[in-house]
Amino acid sequence: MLDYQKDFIQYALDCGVLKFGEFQLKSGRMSPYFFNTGLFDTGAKLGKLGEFYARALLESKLDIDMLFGPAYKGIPLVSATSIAYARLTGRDMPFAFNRKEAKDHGEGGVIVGTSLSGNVLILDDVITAGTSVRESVSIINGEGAYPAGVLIALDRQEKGPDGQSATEEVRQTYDMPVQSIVSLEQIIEYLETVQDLGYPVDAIIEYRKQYGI
Ligand code: OMP
Repeated sequence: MLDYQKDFIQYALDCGVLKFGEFQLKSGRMSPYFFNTGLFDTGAKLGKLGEFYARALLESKLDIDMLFGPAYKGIPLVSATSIAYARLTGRDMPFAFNRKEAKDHGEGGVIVGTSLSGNVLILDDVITAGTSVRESVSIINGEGAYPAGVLIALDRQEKGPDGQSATEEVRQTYDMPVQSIVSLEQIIEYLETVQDLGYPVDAIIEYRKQYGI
């Protein structure tokens, strides 16, 4: 695990983004932890989140032409990441996001930002069972561009409804890489190093045995 990944986990704990308790997931599963990127909810926090994404993008060595953030949560993600990426690398990365409802006046359409073209990287928050990637892929394909990968904050490393790894399924179905700033495995590794603070590592390991890949 790289230092910036440790810093990200600690920052998520500090901001209350990584929480412990009992949480019902989109999949219906009851999880002893939850990662809510919506709580990076101030300018400074969002700016720092963008820096973590930009760093992960750089580490991924993916060859991409632009960023796409699916509405709604992906909108601040692409905005913050493209700003941080320009600062970090000097490369002015174009970005776009979609509207949930097509606009029938003014500039019209569902895409805001740079027209989708070339290799497009999808930025999202969390992958659990992998259901939300599908829509982004079809939007990007629909505009004649190429979905070249997914970058998320946390890979929960869970099996999808059919028992297959969710990220593996995305990789195979769309033939594109899925990268994350951190994975559950790394969160467990980090929490184990600070276990005296009473984090429920055992419950998370138990959950991982049940639903993990
Ligand atoms: P999938 O679409 O099943 O991969 O679930 C991902 C979505 O679940 C995310 O976009 C969130 O809306 C939500 N989620 C979190 O934000 N954090 C978590 O720790 C877990 C979930 C979840 O419900 O699985």
